[in-house]
Amino acid sequence: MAPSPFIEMDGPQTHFPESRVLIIMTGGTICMQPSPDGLIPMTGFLDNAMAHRPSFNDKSAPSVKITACKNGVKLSLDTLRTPPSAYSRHIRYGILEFNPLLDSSSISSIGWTEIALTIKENYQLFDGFVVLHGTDSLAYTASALSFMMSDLGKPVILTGSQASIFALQSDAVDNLLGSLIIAGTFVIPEVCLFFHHTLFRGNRTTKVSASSFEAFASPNCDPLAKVTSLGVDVNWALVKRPTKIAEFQVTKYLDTAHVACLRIFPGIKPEMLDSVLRVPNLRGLILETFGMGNAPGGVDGSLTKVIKEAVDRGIVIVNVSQCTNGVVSPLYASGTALTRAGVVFGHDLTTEAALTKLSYLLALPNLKYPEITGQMARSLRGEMTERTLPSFSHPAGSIDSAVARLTTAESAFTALGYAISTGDIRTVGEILEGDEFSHQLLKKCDYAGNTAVHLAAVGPQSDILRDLLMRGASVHVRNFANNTPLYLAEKMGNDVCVRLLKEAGAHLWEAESSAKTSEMEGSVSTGNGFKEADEAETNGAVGDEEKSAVANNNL
Ligand code: ASN
Repeated sequence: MAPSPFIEMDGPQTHFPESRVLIIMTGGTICMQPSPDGLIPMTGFLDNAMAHRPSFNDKSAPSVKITACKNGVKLSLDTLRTPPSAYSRHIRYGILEFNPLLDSSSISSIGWTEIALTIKENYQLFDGFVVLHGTDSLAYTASALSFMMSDLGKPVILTGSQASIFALQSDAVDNLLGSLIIAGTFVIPEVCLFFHHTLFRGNRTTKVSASSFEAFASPNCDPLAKVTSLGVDVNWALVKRPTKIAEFQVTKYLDTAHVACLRIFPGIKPEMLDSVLRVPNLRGLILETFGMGNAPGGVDGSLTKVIKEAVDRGIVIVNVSQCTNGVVSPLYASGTALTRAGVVFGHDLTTEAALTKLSYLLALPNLKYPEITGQMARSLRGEMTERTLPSFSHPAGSIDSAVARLTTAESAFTALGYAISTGDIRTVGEILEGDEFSHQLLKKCDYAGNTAVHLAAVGPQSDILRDLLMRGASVHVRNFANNTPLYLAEKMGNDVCVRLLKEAGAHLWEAESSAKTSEMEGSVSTGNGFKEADEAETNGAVGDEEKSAVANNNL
């Protein structure tokens, strides 16, 4: 059998850094065992399902506890850690379990709120989050969380399995291990769904098989990453990055109680649709139509009349396709009639995303009907494909600057670092122009693990830092000395940068807070462990020599 791409096979080693991941266990088949009433979820997943498996427990320091929060209470959480991955990193993790654990067919907005608030409470304590969940409603939960969480800066990965982890043949170990390693290694600041070696944008997914291990697809959006025998291949160009400076926020509540979903079928009677649209206090309807958004009798029929009357009563009706792939658009007369009746065309939204997005928008205070319909028709979290203007780039050598001659991301990063350190904002802008290059450069780091944000945090020009943040650079990556950009900016007394970073959601890492405290008390402390820049595959593993060189190097 080929070795796993994830785990270094030379046995436990202790000199590799650790990332911290919080697992939130909500239930699902992954933790189920047979009972006289059928499969039911079992508690104690860490001890019963993970502790005895070498890929989840390197047995190096089994008694380490870490702090986590639940409902405002600080807990001391039992943890385990993986052996070092192919990215030279251990993932230390602990689990918070729902009480009671659920079959996901019973999840509701109460469960979504609990997951979102648990992540919010623990946001600064962990590098990433894995949510274990049943597969039945997993795509709904992934979509809901994506809307509830705004300005997310860390990975949130949902997974589960088609067979229990206690079964002899199961997809559980692969799905869980893959999620843990990705969440602890790559700063992919999105709500994702990981299944069958594939990382999807959560709000693009749909469950396509009740039994196959390949249970999910994302028909209108390429995967964000694929796990192969060579490692994790992240499609960074697709990963959403922040476009404004803002802190992570959670919307606590979705209005699922006043939204319905109806699938059009040949022969549907207008009265059927009308009775759904007259459910007391209904505020929104997702209409699953044929093909590109067509419904029977759409040209002059009474179905359209029923729809128009509902729209006039203030009900938001969103048109999505019954097809898994493709876009709704008013190409045919029937679709045009729906548009004229006031139906919003949901482009290539999945039903799961449409339903949870509408529930989210309806729950926002003071949002008027036109604002809701306007937001339904455009992408908020990458949930729909937006039409983009064709982009064009300079032919090689057409711009008269050193940048035009740069051929690799490495040399461009060197030039970027120089421009940042000299406060040359114009050159920074030139280098980062063009999506193809900038998403790579913002993930790159120098020999000491410093990203462009680290460099800008201590640089002479705070506007450069602002520019990097607006282009989606992460504030959470730590350099090889385990330092965040915020820590470095504070150390330099760079107040404007400190303020900017905090506005963008930056926070000190646990070890930095204690280092700061002990420094204030007059002693010196160094970090232990770090999270390298997320383009780990190009940075490679960090050797001992290199580590000791950078340990003394805070820039
Ligand atoms: N019924 C299960 C659930 O959604 C199915 C699964 O997890 N595979 O909780």
